[in-house]
Amino acid sequence: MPVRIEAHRGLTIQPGATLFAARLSRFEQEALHGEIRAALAEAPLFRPEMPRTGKPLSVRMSNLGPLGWVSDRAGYRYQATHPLSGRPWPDMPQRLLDLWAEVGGYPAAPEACLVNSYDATARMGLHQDRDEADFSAPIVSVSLGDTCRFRLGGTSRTDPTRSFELASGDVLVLAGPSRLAFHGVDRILAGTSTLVADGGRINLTLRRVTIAG
Ligand code: MD6
Ligand code: FE
Repeated sequence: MPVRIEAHRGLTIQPGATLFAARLSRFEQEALHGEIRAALAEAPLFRPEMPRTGKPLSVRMSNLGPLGWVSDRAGYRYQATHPLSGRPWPDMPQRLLDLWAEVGGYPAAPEACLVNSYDATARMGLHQDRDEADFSAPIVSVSLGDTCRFRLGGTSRTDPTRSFELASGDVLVLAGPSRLAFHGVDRILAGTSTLVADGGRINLTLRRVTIAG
């Protein structure tokens, strides 16, 4: 009888939040990182600004797929083109579409892949992802490069939070009762990965933006 290795079911961190630790092998991480680097040559990282104040975020961003998430003085939104080049975002790599199908548990394809790039000092404040029309779809997050300390709470900003590390190759799914959970990145643990040549962390979040028709 051939041995069958079951796809890992993941660790439930809280209802709706599932961590697939080391979901991507080093080989898969390198292949994906190569695809992301090629896409970023077409759609360079840019530094988003906070709505109203225009204060720059510490994270740099870009997007892949039909829609991309952008933030500037005018607000948060999804749009089909890069804010600086005006060109459409690059295609999402097939391996990300496959990963979404494997862990997302949602019948329609993702429409946006937000690329977040962190240097050793970057962080991301506690936030909810709620600029999408369809909260019944999950968000699937892939971490590459340096480990971070990630913080996850409830659907109210004042709910208690827990923190845990996300390492290169880890996949986190926020769905169902955790789809609107507050979360953020407290800090980057510099020097914990050799995947990204100059160090740092890349996070990819796959999203369904519109109601699937
Ligand atoms: C990050 N992640 O890991 C930021 N959002 O750099 C997110 O903001 C995030 O990990 C929605 C769902 C999962 C996430
Ligand atoms: Fe988020």
